Amino acid sequence: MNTDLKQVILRLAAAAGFERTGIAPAEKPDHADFLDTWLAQGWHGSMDWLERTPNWRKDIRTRYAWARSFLCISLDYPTELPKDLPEGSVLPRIARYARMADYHAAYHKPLKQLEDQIIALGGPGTKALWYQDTGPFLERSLAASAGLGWVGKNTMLIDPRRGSFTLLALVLTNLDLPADAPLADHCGTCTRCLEACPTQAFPAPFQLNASRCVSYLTIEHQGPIDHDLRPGMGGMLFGCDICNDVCPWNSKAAKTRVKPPTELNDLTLNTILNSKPEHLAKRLAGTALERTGDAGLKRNAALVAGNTRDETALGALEQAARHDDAAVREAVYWAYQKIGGRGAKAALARAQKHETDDTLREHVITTLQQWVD
Ligand code: B12
Ligand code: SF4
Ligand code: SF4
Repeated sequence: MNTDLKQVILRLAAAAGFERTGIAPAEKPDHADFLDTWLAQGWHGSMDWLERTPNWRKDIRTRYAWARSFLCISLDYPTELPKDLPEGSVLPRIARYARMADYHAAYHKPLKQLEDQIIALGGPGTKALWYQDTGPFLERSLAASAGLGWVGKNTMLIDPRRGSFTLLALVLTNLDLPADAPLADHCGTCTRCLEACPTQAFPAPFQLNASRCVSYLTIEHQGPIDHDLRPGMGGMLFGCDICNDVCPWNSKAAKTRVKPPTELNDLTLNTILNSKPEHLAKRLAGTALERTGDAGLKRNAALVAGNTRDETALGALEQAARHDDAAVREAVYWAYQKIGGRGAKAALARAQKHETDDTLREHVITTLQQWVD
């Protein structure tokens, strides 16, 4: 084990802007086998990619036999809303991590630089590979092994000084670096996150049924969203922060120095609903919202309009009612029902004339017949 080398690498990481870095052994982290239970329960919903390489996720040596150590990195992102947000801005309805230019792009360069520096430092035969989010790892469990925090009952990695509004990244290497000591669990008897979840997505502490999670529903899931889960989505357009918001470790956390974002400040529900796909794509380029795509975001926006009974969205909803994707149209019809009133009923009656999907048209006809003013 090379303690000096570890110190040099930690200094390089700090110089690259990664102030919180810890070392974990490239071994199976605690609770890794829980992944099998999670997948067997179908709690990953339609995120099929999580089924592909569970053994790599649990123990990376099954993929890279040379792996010895992980540098685990915890990163800040802005948690405050910018001042003077324009009227109707949808920013508060977007999870904090996604309110700015996509974080993945911002960290590519320094992570690659760190990877190159480790290879140069270790000499011939040294390997290093950086990953953020998309690698086959249980990043939170590894970060906990590296002493960057503990995995809370809400399944988030919680740093006692920074809370859980953080993102993780890692560099895998064949250098044998002394591991840091894991921290104790400080959740204690608290259960705030489990109780606050609006869709009851936690079957038990430390276990998340992602297929019920608003973050999954609004970001990862394509097609219609289960009607039973819609009320729990409330006003959220993209992602969800509730189980982090209620965590006492976040109110205690030191404020981040990362500035509030500006990229999406003037985005409104109506812009999302009535923009042409190519225009919306241009507007969202380089932000995390690109992931959901035009149909996903319009579906979400329609559900927000319905949940918040936003009459001012009726005009834009009517534009979205012409969308090619049936899930968008269905969400718009649902929003009409929730908003209620004559304007919404008239819009639904107009939609009946151009609805091409037989099942949806039947649904519209029944809804109109049962409409209560
Ligand atoms: C798929 C995924 C999701 C899914 C599923 C989340 C989940 N909890 O499984 C969805 C879309 C719902 C999601 C949502 C979010 N995500 Co996400 N997500 C991922 C991803 C890509 C994989 C997670 C995974 O493998 N899940 C499978 C489960 C089984 O693993 P796990 O959650 O890590 O759970 C472990 C522990 O809970 C542990 N455990 C610990 N103690 C105990 C005790 C017992 C008794 C048991 C049984 C288990 C147990 O067992 C598991 C295996 O080790 C990771 C990146 C990565 N590669 O790790 C990001 C990641 C976890 N997400 C992240 C973020 C920021 C979020 C959101 C906050 C975004 C938002 N605001 O909307 C929410 C938070 C929701 C939540 N409470 O988890 C960050 C978390 C950073 C942090 N500080 O923890 C990550 C690490 C991305 C990153 N690189 O920064 N996400
Ligand atoms: S992100 Fe929201 S919906 Fe998902 S588990 Fe946390 S509180 Fe529940
Ligand atoms: S809200 Fe309470 S139980 Fe949940 S993660 Fe935070 S400290 Fe742990």
